[in-house]
Amino acid sequence: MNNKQISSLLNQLADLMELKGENPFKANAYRRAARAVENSRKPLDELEKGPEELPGVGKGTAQAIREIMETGRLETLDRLLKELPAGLPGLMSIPGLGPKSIHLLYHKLGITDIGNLEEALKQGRVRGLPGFGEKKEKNILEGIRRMKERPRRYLLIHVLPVAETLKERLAKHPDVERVEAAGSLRRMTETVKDIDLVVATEKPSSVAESIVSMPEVTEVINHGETKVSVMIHRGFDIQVDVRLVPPDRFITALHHFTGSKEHNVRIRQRAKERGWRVSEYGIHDPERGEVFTFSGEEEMYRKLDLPFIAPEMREDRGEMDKKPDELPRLLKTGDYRGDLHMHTRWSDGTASVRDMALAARERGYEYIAITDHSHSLKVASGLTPDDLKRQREEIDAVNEELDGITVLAGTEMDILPDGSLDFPDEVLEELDLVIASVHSGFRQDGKTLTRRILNALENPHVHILAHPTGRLINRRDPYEVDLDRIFEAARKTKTILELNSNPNRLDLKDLHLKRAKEEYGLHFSINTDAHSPEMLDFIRLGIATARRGWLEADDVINTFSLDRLRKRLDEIKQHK
Ligand code: DGT
Ligand code: CA
Ligand code: ZN
Repeated sequence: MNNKQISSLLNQLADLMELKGENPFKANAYRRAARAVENSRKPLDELEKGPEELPGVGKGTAQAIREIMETGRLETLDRLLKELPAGLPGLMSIPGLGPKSIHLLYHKLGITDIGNLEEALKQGRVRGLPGFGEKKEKNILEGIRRMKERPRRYLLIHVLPVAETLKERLAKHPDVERVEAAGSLRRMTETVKDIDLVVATEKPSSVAESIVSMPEVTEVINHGETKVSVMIHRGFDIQVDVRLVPPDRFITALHHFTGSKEHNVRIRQRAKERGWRVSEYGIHDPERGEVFTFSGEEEMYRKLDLPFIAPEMREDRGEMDKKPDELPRLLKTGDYRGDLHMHTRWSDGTASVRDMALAARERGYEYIAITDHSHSLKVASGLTPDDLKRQREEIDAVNEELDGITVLAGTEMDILPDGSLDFPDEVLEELDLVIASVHSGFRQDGKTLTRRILNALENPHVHILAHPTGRLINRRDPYEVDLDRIFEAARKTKTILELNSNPNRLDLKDLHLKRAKEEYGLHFSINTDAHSPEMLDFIRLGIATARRGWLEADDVINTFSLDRLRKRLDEIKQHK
């Protein structure tokens, strides 16, 4: 259990205690402890005197922390979860409704889920509660409306492992010859609506039977010979559509169900020009009464006199109009040599510099940069200039000790609300890599925000602008920044823009990358912003997004050798 996981259990307990109506001081004590654990620079088992050593952790909360460390769970939490109605914690996802209000609704009106909350609101019963005026009633209604409006699209990161388990399981079925994911999942779009799978089999009914009897199936929507659709539950509910096709039609079916719809329209036009018709069964030549099928998608594209177009590019964003030698040679996983944005326990990460370096070396990286937060970001225990000096010593020691990986000393420095930077130039010039980013005041108007970012880009020591638009997928809109002015300034100052691979961010997104490359010729840095060694895995999403943005290895500084990287970073200073 790492600190993040421990603090999340403590927070969950605090919420449930308040839902149940227990003493708010007790709940707050757990919240305070959760914060202390999350901000601890050491993992808890390295604390000499135990959890009590942390500020704000008392006897009772220390006991709970010990229980989590020893057993991985918390009995009071399990008990509360059993005791409270199943729908009650779900009410906390209504924007603007906190645990205290939910407790009142439950206690006074017997409300246990969204259904009976809506009913009570309609009957005007809610506004009678102490502290619940008409205004509050309106706010709750608005919160419910917003929650329902939330797109029912899932983050790619949540769906990928589910799809992979299903794929692996089907691949083991004796009657399955091949299975692949299709649809938006195969194109690696940032969110997906459902899981589309294509299966090659001679015995569709046997395969269909085993799909509908999988343990996670909650509803069978369609049980046919060519298509099976089921709802499954794996932490969340999602529909799975499986097409069952004879092996010789596998490629044309896979192509058809990969889409996108828009790309397929262009493919059909292309075939029509040749007098053919495309469907999931093959390319039909009515004149000769022939149906062409293929053993690979390359062959299918060749039949249409097209170069192979990678699934990530099949969006009708120009891929069908390029000559073969004009199509980009998309970035590949193997091109990537090192991650330049990550956090350690010095700020809000969970691991040490050495742990991060070892994890990176295991992945075959040649270098990384440690970029902890700067001091103004108090919630993330940002570093002071003095902390940075001491951290540099630790980084030097790790470089001394470890072969095969170079650790650069960096910072993720806040761009403050007034547009100034969190460190003076004397501090910045000591560092190998300076990332600047906005973490506060994102509700400022577009002009002010753009000005703030332009300021940062003009500083000669700033190498990279992190997560430039600040969006959180499905949760927060991008800042109202003028991206073209930022792209233009990045071009002039040679500053590098980040593609942040955190699955909630993917920022810059695919379309922005494509535009920034084609219209401004910028360089990018793809980083995970990892706060733990496992989070280095997010690079998979970053690379997929870069491919969707048509990026090539040469557009991305993380593919450079360490020498070339250092030269490229030096160049920035000379341009400002
Ligand atoms: P999604 O599911 O919204 O994340 O995006 P997709 O692209 O996976 O869309 P989906 O699941 O509706 O369909 C998968 C692919 O199947 C789609 O990209 C194109 C292809 N396709 C072929 N025929 C049809 C059709 O009649 N309707 C739809 N919606 N798609 C079709
Ligand atoms: Ca789909
Ligand atoms: Zn970061």
